[in-house]
This record gives sequence, structure tokens and C-alpha cells, in this order.
Amino acid sequence: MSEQKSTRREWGARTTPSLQGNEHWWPDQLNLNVLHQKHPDASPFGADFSYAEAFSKLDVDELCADLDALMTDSQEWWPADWGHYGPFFIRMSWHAAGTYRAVDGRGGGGTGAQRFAPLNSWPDNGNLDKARRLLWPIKQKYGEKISWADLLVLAGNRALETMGFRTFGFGFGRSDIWAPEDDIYWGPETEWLSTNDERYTGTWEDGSRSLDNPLAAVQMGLIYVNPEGPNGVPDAMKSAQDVRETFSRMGMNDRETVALTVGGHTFGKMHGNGSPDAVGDAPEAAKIHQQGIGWANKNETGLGEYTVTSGLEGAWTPTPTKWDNSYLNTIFAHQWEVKKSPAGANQWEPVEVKEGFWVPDAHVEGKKNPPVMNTADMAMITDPAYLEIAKEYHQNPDVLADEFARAWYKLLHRDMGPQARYLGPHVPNEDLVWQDPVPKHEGPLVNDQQIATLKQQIADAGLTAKQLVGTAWAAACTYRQTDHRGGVNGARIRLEPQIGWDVNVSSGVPEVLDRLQQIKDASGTNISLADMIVLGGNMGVEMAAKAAGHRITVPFSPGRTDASQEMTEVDAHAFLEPRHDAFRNYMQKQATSIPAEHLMIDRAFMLNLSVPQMTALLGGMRAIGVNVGDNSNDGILTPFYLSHHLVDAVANHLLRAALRLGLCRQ
Ligand code: HEB
Repeated sequence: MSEQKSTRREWGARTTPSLQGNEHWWPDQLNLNVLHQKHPDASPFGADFSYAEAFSKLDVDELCADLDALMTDSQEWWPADWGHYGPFFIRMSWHAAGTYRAVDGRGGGGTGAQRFAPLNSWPDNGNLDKARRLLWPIKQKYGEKISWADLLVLAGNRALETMGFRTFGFGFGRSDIWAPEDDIYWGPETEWLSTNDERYTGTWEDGSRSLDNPLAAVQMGLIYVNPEGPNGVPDAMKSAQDVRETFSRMGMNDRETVALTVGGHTFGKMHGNGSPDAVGDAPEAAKIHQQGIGWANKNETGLGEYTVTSGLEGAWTPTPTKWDNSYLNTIFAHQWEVKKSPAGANQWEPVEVKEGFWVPDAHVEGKKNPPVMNTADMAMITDPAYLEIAKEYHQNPDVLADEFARAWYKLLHRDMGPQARYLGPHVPNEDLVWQDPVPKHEGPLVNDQQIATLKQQIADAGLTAKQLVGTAWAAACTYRQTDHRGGVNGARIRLEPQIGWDVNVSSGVPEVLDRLQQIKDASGTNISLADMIVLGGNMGVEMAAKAAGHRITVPFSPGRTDASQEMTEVDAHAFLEPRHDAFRNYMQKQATSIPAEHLMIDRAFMLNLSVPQMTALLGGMRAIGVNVGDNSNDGILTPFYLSHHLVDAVANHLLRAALRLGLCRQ
């Protein structure tokens, strides 16, 4: 290590972040790099690569057949438990998707981020480096036609199918990132699995224990909860609280939570047959000759029966590679007590194993083991609300199968945004409300003649540039590239909860929407309100430019539609509320302790803006006077409102961005 450091010093290059980096000297500096993370040069396929196009050449059936065959093609270097990799791949897919958090849309399986730090080396992702490596021959065969991101979640879906479970379907379309994401805040700790509760305020005792936003896991390096119980203490009631809080952070309710846990742990086993101290560094810290594979295990062969991952040891059911009701049969058939696994972890085992519930060993012929549960499993029959649901699923396996299929589908697709982004032949027809559905566009699109007339009518209505641009911005700026939610399409700005948001009310959005709606209704065209909002925004920019002596036409393309209130999950949309928006000089007092200028970068990131785009939009919006509130001039530092350059920049960026974001198409 010291040798390496001195080499770097001799060469004068800084190839790893060090104590001497800018971030050390100026920890509060604005990190604009987050806006340029996806540099086209980082992709091996180049800037013009379209995943959708490459994918269209994929033989999906052949890929699925290859994956199905891989499930039972056990490799000597990582032998499959019971000769089936299915459960292992389910865990990989669930951990890829399960980092999603509804509050900021970050995480999730949509980018293949599990290949990179920190996720590739999180303790909770232990040994999933092998699961990904098992997929390598398939990735090699299909190359750019299948992304890692799609492959990492598809593998779990195929795994379920090969073990007798009928999934709800599958949408492809996740394009890969090629470098770790720098914009995600995963928590305040500086140590893996720290049990000091740094991310919590309040106490268990008075019920005030609360997990900091935007976090969705209880400890650094976990996907959700500690399987042994909160901070390792096997208390199932407290575990239930943690499970409920963390699952709700990804938008899952009690039924979905029980369905996922019961359904997931119908398969596979936990691994902890050996000392955790004999397990080496995670992939990111491992030596270069290990080629990206970490957690070298010195317990005996370090493989198969000696695998150490979570440290808990054993399977939940006697039939771990088959879809059935055996998880609930097993958990309800026994009385459970806390024991120690061979690795020293707390886990639950039957006081007495009932006839028919012994589990055949995953590797050793003829050996039988007791079934086991972790503390979060025990939460499923300890928390009264979870227990009710678990009982219902136990009595009605068909209900479990349907709800697990739907919850699993939601888990894998939650961060993909509108269904229009899904690719491939296995997308189900049903619209699901968490997808923020919009109606299909019916009939002909408005033509140029009609657009010209509509523009004239908007002009005659006396709406100002500030009103028009402000409203278009208000509708567009809810977009977040993290999970592709929000934006103009659907015109949800006229529905609950958006219509009542402080930022919209105090900038007069409802009145402008009313006027646009009247013009639309009177026009006799079939333009949507969503299109009217964008058309109005275009006109606002054109009007402001004209007032400053420039004639421009902002391009417009129609095709958006208007969603209904029934198509809108009010709770889920609450997460999109702009509680701060530097572009309109707006911040709610209690918004957050993060400084305003950092929040500005975050909003620009969410809108997928480059640094120049952010700068142009900020200047343009200020110049048009779109600050929220009583005609405040804050931030307007020059009497020359729209310079020539600014006009071009605004015209180019503002509405282009709004158009693209609003349409939510790739
Ligand atoms: Fe799970 C496994 C925990 C949820 C699916 N898990 C597992 C384990 C643990 C856990 C500890 C072991 C690992 C090793 O290897 O060692 N989970 C858990 C928890 C939770 C969960 C705590 C929360 C409640 N899962 C879940 C879900 C799912 C799952 C949701 C899906 C859906 N897992 C799973 C599987 C497995 C596991 C499949 C197996 C794997 C193998 O076999 O490899």
C-alpha cells in the first residue's frame, strides 16, 4: 500500500481520491461533476449508441433459453446449491432493484449500478460478484444487444420461472451506466454496518425512532434491514418496524412487503457455515489479480457447503428450488427459538422439527438440516398486521401467487418510469397505477395551421411570458431522471396533489391552467392540456425574446395526453413536490438542512441538465422574471434582461428540455 502511494507520488499523478484532493481542502465545494457523470466517452459503445436499437436485434427467446439452461449448469468454481442457481439469482435481482427509494427515485436496477462501487462491495451484496460472473458468458454472447442492467434483473425473473412460478411479465430497456454514480447519498456512516444509529433520531422507547431521509436501509451496506434484527438484536417486533419503514421507503405497502418476503424466501438458503473472519476483502478492495472477485473464503474449500455470506446458515423450506406454499407451511408449523449459526449469527430454528420439514443439505448427500428463519422472517408472524396477511396467504396460495407476482414486477420495474420505456415481447398489457399511466393519444395530431391559431388565441388571452413560462416550468420541473417520473405529460399539474402544492399556488399556476383549458376547449382541436402547457411555455420564451428585440420560434411537437385523477397515486406523487427550486428562487423554510446551492445542483441533476444548460436556464428564467412570489427581482443582476446569447441558450435549452422531459420518451 505504502509502496503504491510513493509510486503515485513519483509519477505526479493522482489516480485515486486522496487526503489531498479538493474535496478534502474544501468539503463544502459545489460538486458539478455529478452533472457530467455519464460522459459518452465512458461507454464502450460510443455516444451514438441506442440501446433500444441494439436490443431490437436480440433474440429474446434464445436469451431466455440460455439463462434457463444456466440455472442448472453448476460450475466447479462456484457450485450451485441443490444444483440450481435460481435462488442465488433471485437474491441478485432483488438486491439490484431493492436499492430503489421513492423519495428521490435513486437506486434501483435500472442502470446496472450493482457492477460498481459501492454496491458491488456492500456487505449485503456478499458473493453476488459470483452471480454476476456466472452471467458473463451470456453477456459475452449477446454483447451490446442486452445490457447488464437488464440481465441482472432478468436473471431473477427467469429463475422464478424455472422453479415453477409464473411471473407477471418483464420489460427490457434498462441502459447501462459505465462508471459509479457519484450523486447518491447512502448515509452518514464511515464504517460498514455501523450499529451506532447515526442515521436515526428518536428512540424505540417512545416510538419516535425515525430514519433520516432519503435513506431506505437501516445500516450502511445493507439493502434494507439487518436480518438478525435491529443492530443484531433478535427482536421480531422491532424488526417489523424496521421492515415496514424501509419497505415503505421504496413504495411497498404491508401486503407487498409480506408477499415479497414470503415469496422470496420460498427459495434458497442463507450462508454462514464457517468463520466470518476467514472471509477476505470485498471486490473493490481486493487485489487486482482477483479480477473483480472478492470475499475469498478460507473456510475449508470456501465453496458450496462452506460458503459464508450473511453469516446466517440454512434454508427456510424443505423444497428450496420449487415454488410452493412451503415457507408459510414451515413457519406456521413450528415454534421457533433463537440459536447461533456456525458463523455466530442470531437465527431462529424450530424447538422441534416436525415430520416432513427436514431440509436436504444443499451439497452433502444424505445430510439433513433444520429449516431456519431470520429475525425479519419472524416479523412476518409476530407483527399483528403482517400476521393477518401471512395467514391469508397461507390459506389462499393463489392470492399469494398473484400478489407476489405483481409486487415482484413492481420491484423490478419501479424505477423505469412510464410503460412507454419498456421494451420486448414480455410486457404485460395491463396499466399499473404506480407506472403513472397516461392515455394513448387518439386521432390526428394538431397540425401547423391549428398550432398557429392556438398560439394567436393564447396571445389574445393576455397571458404574460412570466405566467406561460412559469407554468410550463412548473409542469416540467417535477421530472426526475432517477426514476423517470414527473414531467409535463399527463398534465398532472392540474390534479391532486400537484395543483395544491405551495410552489404552484403561490406562482399562480391554477389560474394560468384555467385559461389554457378554456382556450383548448374553445379551439375545437384535440390538443391536450399537457401540449397546451408546453405550447404556452414556448410562446412565453418567444414573447420575452421579442420584447428584447429578437425573433425566434421555439420548436413544438405535440402528442402528450392528459391523465385522470384515478390514474394518479396521490401519495406517490407527493414525492415529486419541488420543495426547493433554485430556477424559480424558491425554497420552503423547513425543506432541508442542505445548503441552497447544493440543492440547485441536485435539481439540475434530476432534470438531467449539463452545467451549461443549468446556467442558461437559470439566467433565462431569472430574466423572464419567473421567480416564485411577489414579482421578486432577486437574482436579476442586470437591467438588460435578455441578451442575445441568453435568448439563444434559453430557446435551445429550456423548451427543448421541457419537451423532452415532458414527453418522457427516450
Ligand atoms: Fe432475502 C437470501 C435476508 C427480503 C429473496 N435473504 C437471504 C439471506 C438473508 C436474507 C440474510 C441470506 C444471504 C446469504 O446467502 O447468506 N431477505 C432478507 C431480509 C429481507 C429479505 C432481512 C427483508 C425482509 N429476500 C427478500 C426479498 C426477496 C428475497 C424481498 C425476494 C423477493 N433472499 C431471497 C432469496 C435468497 C435470500 C431468493 C436466497 C439466496 C440463495 O439461496 O443464494
